[in-house]
Amino acid sequence: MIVTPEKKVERIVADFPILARPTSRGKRLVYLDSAATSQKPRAVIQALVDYYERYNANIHRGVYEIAARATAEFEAARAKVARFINADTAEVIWVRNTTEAINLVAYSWGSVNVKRGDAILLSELEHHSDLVPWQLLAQRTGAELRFLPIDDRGRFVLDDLDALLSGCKLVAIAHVSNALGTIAPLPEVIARARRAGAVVLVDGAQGAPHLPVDVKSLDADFYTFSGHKMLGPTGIGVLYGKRALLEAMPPFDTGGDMIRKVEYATASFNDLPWKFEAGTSNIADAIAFGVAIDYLENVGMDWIREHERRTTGYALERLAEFEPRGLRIYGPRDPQAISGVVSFNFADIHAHDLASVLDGEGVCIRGGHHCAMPLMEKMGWPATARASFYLYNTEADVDALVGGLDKAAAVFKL
Ligand code: C6P
Repeated sequence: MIVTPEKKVERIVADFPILARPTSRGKRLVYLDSAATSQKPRAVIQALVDYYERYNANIHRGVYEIAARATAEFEAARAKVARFINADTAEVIWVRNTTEAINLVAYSWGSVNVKRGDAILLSELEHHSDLVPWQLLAQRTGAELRFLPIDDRGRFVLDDLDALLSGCKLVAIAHVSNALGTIAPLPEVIARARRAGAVVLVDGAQGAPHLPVDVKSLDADFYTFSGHKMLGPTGIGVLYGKRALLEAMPPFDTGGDMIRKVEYATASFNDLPWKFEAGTSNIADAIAFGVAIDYLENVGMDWIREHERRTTGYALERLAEFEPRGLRIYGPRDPQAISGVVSFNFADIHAHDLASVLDGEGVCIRGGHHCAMPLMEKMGWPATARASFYLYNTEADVDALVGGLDKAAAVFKL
């Protein structure tokens, strides 16, 4: 049977209980803030309930049946994540989120590999989570921070890349900008970083949820992402690292589960990936994240990318209708060059006020600096309104956003 894209989205929407609940003002919930966190399908919510109702036990310790089952499901979820990004299971470290993954690398890898006089290359688009850990590493070591520039439409300018890479130990770059949606030219950046001898960390917080990711063909050294932005629960994320790098890194958090042998004066450490997983893990959320991965694979990452490209293209078209009334769209205008995010301002309405008017219509967007304050400062924007799309968004959602903008135009007498 042929399933049309419309029918497929309808079926996807039906899997997300929250999307069927009207807002307190009786409006249909139009969720356009998936870059902040995604909604969860019923199967993921059920996986949490199943764990707590049926086999709640600690892992890697008990020999009894429910403990063995918890351990097996926890490790099976890791294997699913590994397959999803084409990594080896030992290279998938559970962490709380992207932020923790980047901090782990900045402390553990950074402490033994970065010294005074070295450079760390970031981009001007980075989220604070891929900026502040490197600022602190630079302060601790005396290393220099450099920035790969972007143009006024948020596209990367690679003209000086080789010069910027000279003496550079590490490149840390977002796969997709959460503020503008720009997809980074990773193959070129990684190939040139490789030639310069720099290690590359990709902040995949907005990449892994939306684009097919194959860490082997990408050749990134580290790739980080958060379960909650890709249909999974909050509190679980992933640090992928190449095995040789992870093997050579000292532990970050220390304590139970990450050890092999402990004496009063010394300790030796567990194999990968457990060497980096101290203390009781976030068992339920890891297992439920595995179910989210099943869901994404079942829908198909290529289909998700194409669906978002269509939805974003439609949003760009509809928002352009407001340009004569003072709406300004930021970031690349080509839906091929962005992933699921459209940032804009409407005349002189502050993004927070716009978000509040839209909220009254049931439309959820984010207004603010999107944890990218240096980018806002560089561009001269106090804030932007951001609509972000995912697999469950439809053209009707974009139409609702447009209806909300009409309402805002009336409220603010534009
Ligand atoms: N961006 C947004 O609304 P955590 O919070 O650790 O799961 O993810 C941090 C993070 C890192 N990098 C990028 C590119 C991100 O977009 C985010 C999270 C959310 O845009 C919350 S600020």
